[in-house]
Amino acid sequence: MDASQTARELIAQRKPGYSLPQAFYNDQGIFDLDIEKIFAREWLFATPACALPKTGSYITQKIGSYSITVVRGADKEIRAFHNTCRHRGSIICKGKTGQVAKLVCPYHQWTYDLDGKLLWARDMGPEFDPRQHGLKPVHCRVLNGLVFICIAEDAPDFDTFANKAGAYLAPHDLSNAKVAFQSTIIEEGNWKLVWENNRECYHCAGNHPSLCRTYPEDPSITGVSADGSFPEKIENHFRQNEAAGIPSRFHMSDDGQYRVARMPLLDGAVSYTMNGKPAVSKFLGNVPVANAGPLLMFHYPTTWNHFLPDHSITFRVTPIGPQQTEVQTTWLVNKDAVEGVDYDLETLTHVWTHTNDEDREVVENNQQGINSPAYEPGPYSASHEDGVNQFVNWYCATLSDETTDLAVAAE
Ligand code: 3BY
Ligand code: FES
Ligand code: FE
Repeated sequence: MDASQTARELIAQRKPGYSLPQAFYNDQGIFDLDIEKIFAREWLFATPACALPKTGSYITQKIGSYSITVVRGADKEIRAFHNTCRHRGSIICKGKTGQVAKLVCPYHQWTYDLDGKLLWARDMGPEFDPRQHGLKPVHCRVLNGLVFICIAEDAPDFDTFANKAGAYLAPHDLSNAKVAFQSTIIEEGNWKLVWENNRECYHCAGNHPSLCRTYPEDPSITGVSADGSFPEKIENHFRQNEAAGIPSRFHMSDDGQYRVARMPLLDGAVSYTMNGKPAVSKFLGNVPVANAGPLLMFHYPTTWNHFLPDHSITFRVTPIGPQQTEVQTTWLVNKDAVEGVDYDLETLTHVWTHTNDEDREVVENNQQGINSPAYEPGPYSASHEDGVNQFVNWYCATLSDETTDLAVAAE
């Protein structure tokens, strides 16, 4: 039985409201399917645009076996390409990040412009047509300073998400941001465990002493409100923010792929610091309410984010293997904020550096326990883990749709 058949059968037999069968967390065949059916088809978060500040600034991003280069052109546009040379296929950009004048292949120096055009290839003869050998483009969109890519030939709709999330993001003015710090950690766990952990705060009190100084444990803040209602305090928070002109109300897409909501922090707290005070004195953006709280935005399968009045934090999830996931965190501040004057880097990064490390540990413990033959799917708490259930349902529905299409096409 191939992996897609196995996955479909396991999904059909799965107990709703329970964690997934073991194979979804550690099987190579299902991991390959996740890449092919989900990551190679959906829009993926690549980087904050300000991490590519100059002409020729690039990052490379691995999606399964794919390697992608995202690069800023001379016209300031950001574009994405498959990082594979049109000569004999070598990768072109070797580093994770850098700056180049042109994209030069290290093998025989075929040279591409930053817009992907092949400019120079030595001694290829009179018949050779450089126009047929430009870099293969990858769909790329910049949403209020956040770069998304899609490696599918036909990309799914991006505009609905862009319009909705764009309105929530606008006050954060990410086009005037700079990267204050970036951390890249490897978690020895399946990418879905990273997400399941992110989608609940049931684990917060027991694991996140620094985050809990400002982030409320209240499940309606992290979760998805199955019936669409929120406690009065949160309703008041939405109302207060919307009256000041900043979109705040919880919104989740019909297919469950993304949600945006501006949620309250604990009373008196305005940012993720140990004392709840702003981490940066020169704010990024123009959120007109001091206690507006974080704009929480997730977009499956690659990003969750916290946009605060004083600074913003983006997170990127990259699956490496069935039991290995990269989590890249980027702290963004006003481009004119000066380290040591307007912010202290340790104060800015303290809470989420610790929180990420604590999350890494619980994810790794989770993976190890799941690998035991004694593991069986366990029940999610209806009150604390509706967000986890929502993620897992999105995953199963997305994978089933894609694999069913395939089965039908093959008949
Ligand atoms: O980063 C998040 O969105 C979640 C919410 C609660 C804590 N954290 C892991
Ligand atoms: Fe790139 Fe030959 S493989 S120049
Ligand atoms: Fe956590």
